[in-house]
Amino acid sequence: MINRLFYIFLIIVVFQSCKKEKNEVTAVEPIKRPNIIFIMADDHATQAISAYGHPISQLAPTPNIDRIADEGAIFKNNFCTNSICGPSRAVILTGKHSHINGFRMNGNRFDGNQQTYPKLLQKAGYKTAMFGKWHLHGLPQGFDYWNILQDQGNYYNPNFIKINEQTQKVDTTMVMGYATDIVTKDALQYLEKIKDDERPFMLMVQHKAPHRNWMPALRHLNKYDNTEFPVPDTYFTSHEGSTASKEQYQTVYRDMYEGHDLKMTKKKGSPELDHNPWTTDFERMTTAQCTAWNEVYQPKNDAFHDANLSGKDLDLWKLQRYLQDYLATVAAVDEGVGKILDYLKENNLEENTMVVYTTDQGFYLGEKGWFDKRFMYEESLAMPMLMKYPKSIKPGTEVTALTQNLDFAETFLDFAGVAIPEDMQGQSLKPLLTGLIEDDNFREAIYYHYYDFPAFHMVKKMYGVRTKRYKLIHVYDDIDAWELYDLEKDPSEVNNLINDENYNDVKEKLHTELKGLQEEYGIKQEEFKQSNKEQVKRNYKNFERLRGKPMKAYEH
Ligand code: SGN
Ligand code: CA
Repeated sequence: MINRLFYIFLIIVVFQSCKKEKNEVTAVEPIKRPNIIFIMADDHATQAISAYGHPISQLAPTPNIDRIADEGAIFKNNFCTNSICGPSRAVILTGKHSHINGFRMNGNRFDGNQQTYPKLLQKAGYKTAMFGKWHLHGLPQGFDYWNILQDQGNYYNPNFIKINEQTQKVDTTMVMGYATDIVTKDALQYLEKIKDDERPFMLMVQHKAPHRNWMPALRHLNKYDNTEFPVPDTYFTSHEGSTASKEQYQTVYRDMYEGHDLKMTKKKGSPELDHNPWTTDFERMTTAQCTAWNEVYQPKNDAFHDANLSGKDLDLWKLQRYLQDYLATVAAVDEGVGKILDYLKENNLEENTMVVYTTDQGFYLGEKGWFDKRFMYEESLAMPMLMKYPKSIKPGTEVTALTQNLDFAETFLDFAGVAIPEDMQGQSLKPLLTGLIEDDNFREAIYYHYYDFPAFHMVKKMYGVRTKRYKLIHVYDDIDAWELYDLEKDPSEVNNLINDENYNDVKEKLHTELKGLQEEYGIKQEEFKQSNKEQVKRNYKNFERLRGKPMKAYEH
């Protein structure tokens, strides 16, 4: 079917060009290559984008981000290959899995000399620029201009790194203001600056928000004070069937730092934050910012002390505080997206500009009791992805094919008319968006591989395969355990079916699929290295000390 369509298309193209050759007076209009604006938030969960329809997002809608879905496409089955910041960014830039691009975990250093899609676009005549969170521990290459947040970036008065135009040396400067607003403004100023440039542009606009420790802009500090967010059914789960889940350190009511994350104060009437191993984010604020902050949080914290909560009530209160702050940081991102969309409209750039909204990975908003990501379960594996490009994507397009961040580079190159290098491992999404491939014919299964152990949150190394209906996971470091889920019957993934004989056939098929993908992507034996046992023990001890409670499944 695809082949037939392709040949018909080819005949039409050849016929059209013959016609033009005969008629020498007709001027051939040059094909205008699309501009691309790639907007990426950090840790923005699908559950917190209203276009995806989750109840949480209905209470905290994102009208501007949703505009991208309304006017273009929403991807319903888009996933990351490795649910953590740096690695996801490296996959996006290279179109290659972590073991090929060399950036397996956050502590690694990205080899900036390798091939990336911005470099290829730049070579093909695009103007390229990068703003905000980079987090690849080297300086960006392949960009005409860049201005990046130092390391993870801070919400208030963050440090930015850029090339000083006078000295041509790298400068680190503290920029006063709120990170999301600064990044948006910087991107808009750049658009204004290159207004008269004939070349197409590609901008990467990468926010820090809504990354931990969820500090909203001053104008949003009260935004969700009166909103009661739904508590996930699995908030108090005991993680039966998954040892790796029992042994993580990312449980809202057990592992969040009460000062740093939850902004709780020591006692009523005191602005002094509670148990607070990380204070640097607050120390960056000016006196005026601090005063405005305390004016809002002090009464909230006083009311908390008056309520004298304990046990489950306290755990539930913590979830509400977490979600209120998290979603208030999203509000500024959404406003920023709105400003960029408005700019395009006002400057006649809308028709020929592709706008993409995504995030580096999914995130837990209390599901399984958690925050953070890393696991191969749906909330952190899923990666929101919205894309509009009026010239070729119909408004209201819904893509259900299994897609990944591995496909982004190929897609942008394809739309820009640049040849996709053979060694990229994903597939262009263009044929899906233009109706040349049906969703079900795109990909049978996706491959996932997480390496960052022992590290923050102590999520063990794992790899796995996900088809439209099933998921098979192998946790291979520290412990050796398999998990199997039937997503249709058990979307919350609480029922590990690995020992259920009724699923023997499914299991066998998934094992074959997994082996096939590992071969296709070139995963070698050395990828399954075990961590140093002593190091693992030391890390568990450290986190236990921080948590102040022994490591075991949470019990009341
Ligand atoms: C920080 C966070 C972690 C988070 C990592 C990685 N702690 O270390 O909670 O998992 O970043 O996040 S914090 O208290 O310092 O914020 S990532 O998105 O950059 O990969
Ligand atoms: Ca992230």
